[in-house]
Amino acid sequence: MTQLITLVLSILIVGFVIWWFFGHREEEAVQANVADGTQQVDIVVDGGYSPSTVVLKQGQPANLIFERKDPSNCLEQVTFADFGINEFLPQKEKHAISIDTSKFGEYDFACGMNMFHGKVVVR
Ligand SMILES: [Cu+2]
Repeated sequence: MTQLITLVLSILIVGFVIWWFFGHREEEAVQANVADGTQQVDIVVDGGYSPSTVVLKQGQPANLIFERKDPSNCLEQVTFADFGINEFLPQKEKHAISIDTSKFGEYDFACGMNMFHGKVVVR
């Protein structure tokens, strides 16, 4: 009986982990709004990045406005390896990070521990 419970529990846990990492991974790409010639996208940081994929137009200045609602220190830092950006996101505040859109490409960003990911597409 104990073995059966252990088995069922392990299956549930493995299933949950698989769902957590791969399940809710639909791409929701969001196009930037343009105000005064600057592209702007609000990104809510709460158990991940929402939206996690942002589309920017090449050659136009762009700001990503991060708002961290998540209290965990996991998401308190955001890094854009391609741009050498590594910034602290104050909780419950909007924090703008300007993105270099001079080159086409896909640029990943992640939390300080590289657990949560997002992507900026410059096209
Ligand atoms: Cu993390």
